[in-house]
Amino acid sequence: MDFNLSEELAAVRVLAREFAENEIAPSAAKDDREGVFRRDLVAKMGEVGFYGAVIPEQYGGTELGFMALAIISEEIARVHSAIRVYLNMQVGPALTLLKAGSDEQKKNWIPPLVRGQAIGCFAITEPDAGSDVAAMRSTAVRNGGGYVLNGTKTWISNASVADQAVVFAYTDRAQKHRGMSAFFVDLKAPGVSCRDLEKMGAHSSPTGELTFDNFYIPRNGLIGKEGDGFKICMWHLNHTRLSCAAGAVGVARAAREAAVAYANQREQFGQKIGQFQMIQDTIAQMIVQEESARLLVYRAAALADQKQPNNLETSMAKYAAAEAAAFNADAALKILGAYGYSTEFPVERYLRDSKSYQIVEGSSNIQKLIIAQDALGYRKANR
Ligand code: GRA
Repeated sequence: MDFNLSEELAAVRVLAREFAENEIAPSAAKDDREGVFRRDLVAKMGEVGFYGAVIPEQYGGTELGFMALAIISEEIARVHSAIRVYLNMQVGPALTLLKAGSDEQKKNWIPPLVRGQAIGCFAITEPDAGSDVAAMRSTAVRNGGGYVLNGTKTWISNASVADQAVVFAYTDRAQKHRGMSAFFVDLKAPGVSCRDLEKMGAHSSPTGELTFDNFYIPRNGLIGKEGDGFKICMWHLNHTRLSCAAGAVGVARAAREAAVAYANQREQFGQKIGQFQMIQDTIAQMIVQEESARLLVYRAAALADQKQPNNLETSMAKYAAAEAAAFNADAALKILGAYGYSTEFPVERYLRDSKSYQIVEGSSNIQKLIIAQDALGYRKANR
């Protein structure tokens, strides 16, 4: 066991950190305040190869691996968490096509996502199907050579800006989990409308509701076979959860860095506030939260790179990292006091953004359910 990063991964960290500090940090506060979607950054992150980290060279990737993607996700989220979401919106659909798509689907659709030329998204959640994916109501009914899709997908990142989407719907509802199918669709085609949704944080990552009304999907839009959808969805979520967990570590780190810097500079009662044991107690907890979450993320990523099952480890990483981000952001805000609460400083943004990690890509409670039910023998997380 070696806890040091390889030379290659250390170089990835430097590249991602410099990118984040030069390209994202200067306008992060303004982008968040104004809710700007940084389309230019989607393309630039494609140009530097971030989305390609887990994609083979033949489809435009570098195949550096999941550890590289975790490192990139952490560095981006440390500077502006909302921009980290762009990674998953490109990589998630590309990975799903890679796992379950035909050669033609891979050849046609993966490279534009990896280059950041086509903007991606994925549509699982519905108004009455959040944690309970199988409760979705969307249907895709065979029609002529293709399918007709009807249904509403909500809380979809990139809904208003995406060109393409991976969408899950029932082709045979009577079969329950085994009747769900996955599709790759063109969101510029007729029959789909979008409504923007407002939220507490992650303002530079647009979120919306997509309504499909007799939306036609050509035959070649089906990913894998009819009925494969639920398993494809779980596979997809297992991989996007990992980069999401790494993003949460980035927010936990940003909050810890802000708290330590402030404690070393702010003086009250004739001394630096870092000299008070109550502040030291909080900082120690923040560091342990961050470090333990990062180790769990690295373990899940290492297993993915070794092509070993890692659903259980990914759920542990996602749960620990989401809680670390929320704990550290809350603790940093208390240490900075009024400066933490002020919108002139980034800590209140870290707190708003941190809360999303306890909800997206499977809530903290869903991760705990997966972890505990595995321990109790009710169902295996790794299969
Ligand atoms: O027996 P079978 O052949 O029917 O198969 C069952 C099971 O073996 C069937 O599915 C199979 N299965 C899996 N197969 C492969 C289950 N899990 C897996 C897997 N990981 N791999 C049914 O299984 P089940 O356990 O009975 O299913 P369930 O109880 O209906 O649901 C399970 C569970 C609760 C874990 C699932 O619904 C779930 O993960 N829910 C959370 C939903 C979620 O994560 N949503 C996130 C939406 S996307 C998002 O947030 C975007 C954010 C963007 C960003 O910030 O990055």
